[in-house]
Amino acid sequence: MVVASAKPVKGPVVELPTVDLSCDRTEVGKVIVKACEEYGFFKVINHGVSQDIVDELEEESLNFFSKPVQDKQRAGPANPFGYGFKNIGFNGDIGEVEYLLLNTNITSIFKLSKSISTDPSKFSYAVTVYIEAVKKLACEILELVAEGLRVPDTSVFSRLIRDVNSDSIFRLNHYPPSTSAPLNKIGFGEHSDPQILTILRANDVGGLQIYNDDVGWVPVRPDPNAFFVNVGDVLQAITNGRFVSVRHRALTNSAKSRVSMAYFGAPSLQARISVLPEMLTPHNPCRYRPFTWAEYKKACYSLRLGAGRLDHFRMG
Ligand code: GA4
Repeated sequence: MVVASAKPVKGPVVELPTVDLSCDRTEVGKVIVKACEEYGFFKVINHGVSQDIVDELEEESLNFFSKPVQDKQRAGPANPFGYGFKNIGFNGDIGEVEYLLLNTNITSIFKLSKSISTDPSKFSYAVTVYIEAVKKLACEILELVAEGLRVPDTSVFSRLIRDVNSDSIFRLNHYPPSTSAPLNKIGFGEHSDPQILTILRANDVGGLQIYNDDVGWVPVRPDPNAFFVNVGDVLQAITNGRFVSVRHRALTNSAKSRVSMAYFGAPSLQARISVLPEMLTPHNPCRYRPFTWAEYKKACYSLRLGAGRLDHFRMG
């Protein structure tokens, strides 16, 4: 069997931006905007999310992934929500990963919990409390973004994911250790996230890399006490390309299991996404045609994981 391995990382070590949410609000807004423009990625510390909430979900995730495969499959296939093993999406992408894809709706979380856990209330409580906390964090960051961009309506981004019909999703990933060569296999291949904003947290095992045009693949140093935030395609479109939806990937580690949890903040299916008028300048005329999230999502699922999906929505 041929297993995809990652190209070695070249170039200097890059210090990725860190945002301290306890600092002065105006400064924080500016730092976030700069990070979204330069990297489409940053790390957040002093985020206010309680460690207990994170620890509890990590424990539930490890517990789930340690079950026999037949038990995990009780969640049903990840189509659209459930358990996935190696297969990613529906167009033949594969990686060394197993995962649980969840809707962020409480009823649906509880239903899935009943199929996989002997204590469904405990599992669904851990998931819903965590989602609630990271959604709040995502909204706070999006409001700081609006302030940093000097957009008068500071809820212009956050209300898209606060919408009761928001199509946000949640994912628990487990990258098992590599026991054979190559030692750093592709766990989750190169891609950008389609949504608005992603809030990621992982245990203390490395593997995440982001792509930077100047230096190539940049490994992200693990920090289990922080959250990693990345710009999604929709936010790139709304900002008319001022923010970059960063391409990233996850590699397996030769010694340890990597467990990550990702919240993907999305608009409602009906939401109409268009470039913010404030982002238009004579030098940067409108680059993307308006689209609904439903339309964009459909395009995503019809393409391969690594496709440049936003290119299909470019003007002219
Ligand atoms: C990438 C971001 C999220 O993990 C995800 C992924 C989704 C999936 O795993 O089913 C996609 C991928 C992601 C982008 C393109 C399509 C859809 C796999 C794939 C090939 C849950 C999402 O929303 O988009």
